[in-house]
Amino acid sequence: RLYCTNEINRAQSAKRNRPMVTIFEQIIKREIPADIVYEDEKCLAFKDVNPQAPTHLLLIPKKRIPMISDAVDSDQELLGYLMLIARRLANERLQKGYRLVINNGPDGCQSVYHLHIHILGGRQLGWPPG
Ligand code: D5M
Repeated sequence: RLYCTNEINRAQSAKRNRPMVTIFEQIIKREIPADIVYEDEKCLAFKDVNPQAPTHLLLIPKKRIPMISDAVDSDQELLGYLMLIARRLANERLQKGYRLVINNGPDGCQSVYHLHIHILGGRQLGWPPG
C-alpha cells in the first residue's frame, strides 16, 4: 500500500516536473544502464527497476511519443508493431498468461513521459488494478 501511495505521488507530480529528456531516452542512448532484453531499429525492451510481478518488462518506441494520448494517426504502424513485439516477448516468457498495460497521465499513474508498454506476468494478477 505504501509503495502504491508513493507511485501515485510520483505520477501526480511527474507531468508537471517532467524533464526535457526522459530517463528512457537516456536508456536508448546508453547514457544510463538498463537490463535490456530486446532491441531493434524501432523499439527497445528492458526490465523495470521496480518490478510489480516476477516478470516486468517495459517496451518503448525509439520515437519520442510522450504518452498514448499524444499518438497520431501516422503512428498506427508503429503502435501495431509495438503490440506484436510485446506479444512476442510475453509469449516467450509467460505461457500461463500476462498483462500489457499503458498508463496515461497523472490519474493513469504515468510517471515517465516516454510511451511504454508494461509487460507483466509470472504470478496470478488481480482485477481490477488499483
Ligand atoms: O511506469 C514507469 C516505470 O518505469 C515504473 O514502473 C518504474 C520504471 N522505471 C523508472 N526508471 C527506470 C529505469 N531507469 N530503468 C528501468 N525502469 C525504470 P509508469 O507507467 O510511467 O508509471
